Amino acid sequence: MDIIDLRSDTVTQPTPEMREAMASAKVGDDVYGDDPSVNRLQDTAAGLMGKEAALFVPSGTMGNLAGILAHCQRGDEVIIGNKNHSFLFEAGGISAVGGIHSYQIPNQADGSVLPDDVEAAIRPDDAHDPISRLVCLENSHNRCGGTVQDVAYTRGISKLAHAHGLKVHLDGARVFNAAAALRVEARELAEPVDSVTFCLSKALCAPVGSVLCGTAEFIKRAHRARKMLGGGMRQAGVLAAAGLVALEKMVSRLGEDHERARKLAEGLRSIAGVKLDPGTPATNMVFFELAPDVKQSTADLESRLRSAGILIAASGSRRFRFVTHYWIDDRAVERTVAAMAAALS
Ligand code: TLP
Repeated sequence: MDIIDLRSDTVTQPTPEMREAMASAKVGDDVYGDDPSVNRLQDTAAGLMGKEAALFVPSGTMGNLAGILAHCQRGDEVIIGNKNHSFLFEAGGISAVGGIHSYQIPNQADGSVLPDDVEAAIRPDDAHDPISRLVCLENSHNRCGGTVQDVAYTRGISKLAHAHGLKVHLDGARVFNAAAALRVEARELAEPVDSVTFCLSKALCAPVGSVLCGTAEFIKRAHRARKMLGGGMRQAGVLAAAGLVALEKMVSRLGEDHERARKLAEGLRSIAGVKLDPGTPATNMVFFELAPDVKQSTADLESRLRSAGILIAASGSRRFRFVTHYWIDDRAVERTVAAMAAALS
């Protein structure tokens, strides 16, 4: 039985083409800047994001942390949505490692933050206050449902931040999904911000790696931060080679994952006891809750689906996130809907 894994798009295995590219990758010691595959990946990534330079990092978490460390000094403050991944799920790295304070403002249902909330969070020039240095955005927004924010919004928040002398960092772990959903180029979503991290190892199927992009001078500082965090890799070209296939071959097909997420949501909608989030899916994530009268617990549902060869993960009490990706085909969507109907009957 083929396993269907809907827990995340991070579970994606590299494609056969990626494995071939990895086996034949030209490599060098990247700490000396000698790895041709890493250099090509960084140049390609910078071009795609419309930025001067880029840095290959092992994970999205390190990309965000190295980026925020490159923007901020100890004691500086970052204005961030209270549902952003960097605030909720990155082990508090910005404060634990960077000594950086966070000012949390509410994310709206679509993952955006209100300009008024950003403005109100900016500190006066007063010795009692930390220095407001950075605004952090996330697009697509994971915890808010894989939701997307458009170019005009990104421009508006960035303009506001810049007017007050703050920089903007975008956690664009899935920025290509956001761009596909909005039918724009990713660089249009990255253009207004000062730095962006995106992940190769999520919907794009590469086994490892993310890329941080920004000005050459910013990337020089982030390079030092990456070294400090232990992220200086050596013959990382074997990974970068898969990342290059990800950028060249996988970006243009993301709409298929969104379409399958739509089909999955349609199927789930017809099952009594499934309460889909309004508007879900915006991209490749379907969010829903179990209705109060459903007797099965989240653990029951996880275990019943596991017996049918389907891996799912709760995302809160009685709440689930099902993520579609390259390895989820139409048949997998049908099997999941059937297994859910049986488990909840
Ligand atoms: N998200 C993972 C888990 O951590 C929840 C997932 O399964 O979705 N930014 C965003 C928006 C993310 O969703 C993630 C990973 C990261 C950053 C961190 O990336 P990694 O896992 O590469 O450190």
